[in-house]
Formats: sequence, structure tokens, C-alpha cells
Amino acid sequence: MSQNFNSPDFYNIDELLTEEHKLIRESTRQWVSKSVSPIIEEYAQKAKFPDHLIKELAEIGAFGPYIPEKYGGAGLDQISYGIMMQEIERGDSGIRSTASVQSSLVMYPIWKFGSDEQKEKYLPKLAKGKIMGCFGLTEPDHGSNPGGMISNFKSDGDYVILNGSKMWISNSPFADIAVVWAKDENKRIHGIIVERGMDGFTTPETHNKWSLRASSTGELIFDNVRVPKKNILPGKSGLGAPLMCLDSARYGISWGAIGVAMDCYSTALKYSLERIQFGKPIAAKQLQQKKLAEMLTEITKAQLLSWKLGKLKNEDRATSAQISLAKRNNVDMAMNIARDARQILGGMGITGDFSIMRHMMNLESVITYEGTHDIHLLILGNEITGHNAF
Ligand code: TGC
Ligand code: FAD
Repeated sequence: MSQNFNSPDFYNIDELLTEEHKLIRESTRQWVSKSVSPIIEEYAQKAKFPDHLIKELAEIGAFGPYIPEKYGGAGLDQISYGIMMQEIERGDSGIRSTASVQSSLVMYPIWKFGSDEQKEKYLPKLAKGKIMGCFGLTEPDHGSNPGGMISNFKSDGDYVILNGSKMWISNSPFADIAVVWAKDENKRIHGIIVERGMDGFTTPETHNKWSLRASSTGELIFDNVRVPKKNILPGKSGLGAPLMCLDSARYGISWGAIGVAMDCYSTALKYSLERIQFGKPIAAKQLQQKKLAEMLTEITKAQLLSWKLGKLKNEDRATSAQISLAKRNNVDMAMNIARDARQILGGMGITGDFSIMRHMMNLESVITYEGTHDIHLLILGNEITGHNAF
């Protein structure tokens, strides 16, 4: 019987990782054990983002792991990025969100579509956590259908005048910059960097969340904001530009979900071996063994899926539909494991003494953001049949 609670590796997947991958996993895991796990429940209960972790996230290289070193990133491969997201999300999905947004939704578009001046101005500071960013795509009336967005800008000399609003934006309440997607006078979507302090730009916080409570979520409101034209990302326009960023973040989430599932599995396994009912550990009961066996099966499948997707990404061969499959499968897998793990813990499973209920609630956001479970199914349906059913 495997007593390796922390990292089930039933198929020796470690053999597929390099020494560097394993080192990154170990150091990120140690940081999560030391800095995230002991404090995260209290922050989640208080619905507060632990902002003191920003500096430490930067120090462990979680901001822009795959961004080239010349821009302050770590210059690592995609599997390293995935492993970091896995280990951070083992601690909490909200902390992984902060790392994902900064890396894949703020640094990535500036790196891929930004001018040299924008790259030099923002990327090194973002990598060090000296400034934080957020990503504004979703609007109150345009969530799954971002192409219908109404946020827009008009030209005014060296400036554009930006109007509209964005909703459900991770990190908006404290972000120094926002990568905002809005339409120009020809209804073409562009990315534009809006800085805190620009007149008419406000970021009210969203309260009363039962999910992702240790992450700060808010709106972005633009009321005739004058933004210099040099803040427009020149490299790519159209909906494909934000969707490319989403591909990168969705890939990271596919790994992050494995981290949550591993934490729930290891907690449930340990508890089931210690909890005695009817004179025996509940782990000795077939019904609980079924749950544990299925958890291990699903974690193992997800590990192989994300590893292979990482290889494809390293070779620049991963398609959007392949990424959708992994995000959809792995988040759903983690949700099912969280629910079963919570049941194994009985009444104790609903308390904050264990991480499971927090993970379970967090996953309600993870299965919704970055494309809902249904939207990813429709992306796959379109890929398979050639019929767009959105
Ligand atoms: P459609 O007509 O299919 O495509 C428009 C253009 O985009 C191209 N394209 C892509 N390009 C790159 N990567 C992708 N994944 C792409 N998917 C499509 C496409 O080829 C086309 O290009 P062109 O040149 O022909 O114009 O677009 P559609 O309007 O029919 O919508 C497609 C759909 C539904 C798949 C898309 O809108 C979608 O993915 N919707 C879900 C929205 C979503 O995921 N929002 C996420 C917001 S950000 C967030 O949640 C952050 S959470 C952060 C955290 O805390 O971790
Ligand atoms: P809707 O699009 O209104 O969907 C409602 C339901 O209808 C869903 O079940 C959906 O699957 C279904 N549906 C929609 N269209 C179809 C269809 N064609 N066929 C069948 N069913 C359909 N966005 C950002 O831009 N930046 C962020 O940083 C960010 N962070 C977030 C953080 C949190 C905590 C949350 C909850 C969301 C965040 N989002 C962010 C927004 C997120 O991406 C959206 O919530 C998501 O894309 C879904 O949009 P919606 O909530 O408007 O739901």
C-alpha cells in the first residue's frame, strides 16, 4: 500500500520529469507548506487576500516562469510552469490564480504583443512583484461570449478615450496595471494597458463570495479614461489575442487542479487510515476503498494528460482544443475528488480544520472561469464535428 500521502505517483511519472522539474517541485512545495498552508484558512475565512505573499511568490519565480530571463522571467519550460501551478494550487486556488493572472494574463500578452518599450517598462517589475497586474476581458453582459464586449475607445490625438466596464476581475482591487480588452472605432478588439491613477479609472471590490475567498476580485470601470496610444499592445488585435492568453492560463489550471486533487486525496487517505468506526479504520471498508481507488485512478490519468500537454506546449504544438480538454477534465476530476474526500472525512470534512471544503468551494470558481465546463465541451464539440454550437 502506498504511504506516500503527499504526492501520489502510481505510474512512476517522476521518470518523465527532469532533475530541474523535480527541484522546482520540491522548492515550490516547501514554500507552500511553510508560507501558504499555515495561514490560508484564516485568510479565506476573513475573505482577505494575503498580500504579504506577493513578494515571496516573486522570489520563488512564480511570476512569469516561462518569460525569458532578459525580461526578468525565469526562462523555464512549460512543464516547470505547470508543476509550479500544481504545487501552489495544492495550497489554495486563489494563490494560484494570482500567479496565473500575473504570468499568463498580464506578462504573457505584454511579452507576446507588446512593444519593446512596453516590455522593458513593465515585465521586469511584474516579475519581481513590484507591480501587480490584472486582466479585463469579462463584462457584466459578456462572459462566455467576450466577442460581444461593449467596452470601447475612441482616438483623441496621442490618446484614446476608454469607456465601459469589466466584471469578475481577479486582483483588480489592488492591481497597479490592467491589461484591458476593448473595441476601437472599427469594432476591432485591442489590448490596452491601463494604469491605476488614470482619471476615470476605478476598481471596486466584489464582496460576498463563497468561493476563492482568499483571492481579491473586483470590477474595472472606465469613465472617459484618457490612455496614451503608446499603451495599446501593437502586436496582435482581434479576439484571438486574449484567447491566446487564455490558452496559456488554462494550461496552467490543468496542472493546478491536480494539486488540489492530490491534497484532497492525501488528506482523505490519511484520515481514513486513522478514523476507526465499527472497530476498524474506515480505510478497511470497501465503500471508502472504492472512493480512494477511483481518486488515484483519476489523478494518474490527469498527471499523464498534463505532462503530455506540457511536452506539446514545449514544442509549440498544443492546440486550443487540446488545452480545453485538459482544463475541463482536470478541474472536473478535482471537483469530484474534493466531494468524495469531504465525505470520507464525515462531519470533520465541513470544517476549516481541513483544506477540503475550501478547495471544493474554490473549484466552483475554477470550473467557471477561464471558460466554463460547458464552453470547453462546446470547443471540443466544434473541433470534433466542425459545427459551432456556441
Ligand atoms: P471564434 O469566432 O471562435 O474566434 C474568434 C477568433 O479567435 C480565434 N481563436 C483563438 N485564437 C487563439 N487561441 C484560441 N484559443 C482561440 N479560439 C479562437 C479564432 O480563430 C478567430 O480568429 P479570426 O482571426 O478568425 O478572428 O470566437 P467566438 O466569439 O465564437 O467564441 C469562441 C469561444 C466561445 C470559444 C470563446 O469566446 C471563449 O473561449 N469563451 C470563454 C470566455 C472565457 O474563457 N473567458 C475567460 C475570461 S478571463 C478569466 O476567466 C480569468 S480567471 C483568472 C484567474 O483568476 O485564474
Ligand atoms: P455566462 O456566460 O453567463 O454563463 C452562464 C451559464 O451559461 C454557464 O453555465 C455557461 O456554461 C452557460 N452558457 C453560456 N453560453 C452557452 C452556450 N453557448 N451554450 C450552452 N451554455 C452556455 N474574467 C476576466 O476577464 N478576468 C479575470 O481575472 C476573471 N477572474 C474571475 C474570477 C472569479 C472568481 C470568477 C468567478 C470569474 C472570473 N472571471 C474573470 C470571469 C469568468 O471568466 C466568467 O465568469 C466566465 O467566463 C463565465 O462567464 P459568466 O459568469 O458571465 O457566465
